[in-house]
Amino acid sequence: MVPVETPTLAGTDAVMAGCAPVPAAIDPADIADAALRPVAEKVASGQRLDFDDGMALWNSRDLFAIGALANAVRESMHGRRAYYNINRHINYSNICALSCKFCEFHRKRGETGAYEYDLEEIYRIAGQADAAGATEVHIVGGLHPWLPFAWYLEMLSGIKKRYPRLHLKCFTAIEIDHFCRIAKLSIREVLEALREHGLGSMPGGGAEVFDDRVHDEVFKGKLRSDGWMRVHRTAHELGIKTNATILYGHVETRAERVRHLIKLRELQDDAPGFQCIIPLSFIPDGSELGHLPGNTGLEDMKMLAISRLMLSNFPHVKAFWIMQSMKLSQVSLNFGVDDLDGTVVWYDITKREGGSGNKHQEQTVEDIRRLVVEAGYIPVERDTLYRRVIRNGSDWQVAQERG
Ligand code: V47
Repeated sequence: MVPVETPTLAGTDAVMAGCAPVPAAIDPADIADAALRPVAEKVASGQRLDFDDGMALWNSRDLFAIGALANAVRESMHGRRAYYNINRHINYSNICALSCKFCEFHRKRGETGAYEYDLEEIYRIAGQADAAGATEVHIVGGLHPWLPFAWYLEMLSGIKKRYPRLHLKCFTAIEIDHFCRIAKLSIREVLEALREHGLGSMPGGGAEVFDDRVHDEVFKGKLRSDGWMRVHRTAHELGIKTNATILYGHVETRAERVRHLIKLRELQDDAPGFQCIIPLSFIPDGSELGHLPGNTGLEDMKMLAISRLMLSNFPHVKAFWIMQSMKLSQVSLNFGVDDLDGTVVWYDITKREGGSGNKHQEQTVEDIRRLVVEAGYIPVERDTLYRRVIRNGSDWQVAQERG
């Protein structure tokens, strides 16, 4: 039995309790776009934004006002802190029973580029991460048609046995649903077994866009939104923290994005446990949707800022720099973002030069900290549960208080 880490998200409770009024960092009367003034009033008085407010934000061209509003909320929650972690992503196999149109990662067994790591390889990578001082490994993969559930349990307990300090953030809701089917177990039973073997928390992938039209057009066959939510709800009920995502910039409309965010907010009200939202900027290269242009920088900034404004009960907004680029992620710290994910090292789901490009995608801690400081923020290393990390080289411990 592996000891379970107790989440101590100090400060989060205040966020969960509702929307704290935001200091009037900007005077609504100063906003040039009149359509945004009622939104600014609501933000300043700590009221929740509704669907129409979300659309008013999307329809506005006043990027700086949107950013300033989002940042007023961000700073009321986190001050000038900007979080990052030392982590390593492990994508154990790209063999997948599904063929989502947005995804360049998936392969069928025997197809060029298909791969699967064996357990020894996974332990070797986790060992490298541990030796480099990582606090977390983030493990996700395709829906492998033949691997039994016992393999995943052995993977977790094998890593924990060798490297007990590593937090295991593993498996999207889609993988959890797959495990339920192959093991003929309920969601609760699967999550309990995974936790028993070392699961610490769950990432937010696989949410895409909570809309049946978009689902049927782009990821038919994948778990629908109610299924994704059921998995996260159950995790939260069991005390397992999770994250959430939205994959934007393909065939969805802006209204569908706003509805997606509102659904996440409602789930967080009902069954709290989300730590952060990670808006994932769609990268078309190499996918079946490769003809689409992808997002502009302006759209990326708006998506991040609007996520901060709509998700008043989410403690953190993360820019996953692999998707938005490190340059835009740096700027996004002034548009509502308070977290940059981490060092990552290798990432296979989207590649550096698109399509079959480079999987080695690493940020050094020095670079992350330099970019944060240059943007006017204070870099804070966190662990997966947003506890401040005190570090001495590859040695680290979690601070008692929050960073
Ligand atoms: O589930 C797939 C998305 C997700 C593409 O929880 C794509 O801390 C853009 O969820 N363009 C995996 N996105 C990544 C993910 C994640 C990343 C970092 C941190 C966390 C966290 C979660 O990537 C998939 C899918 O939604 N994705 N293909 C693409 N072409």
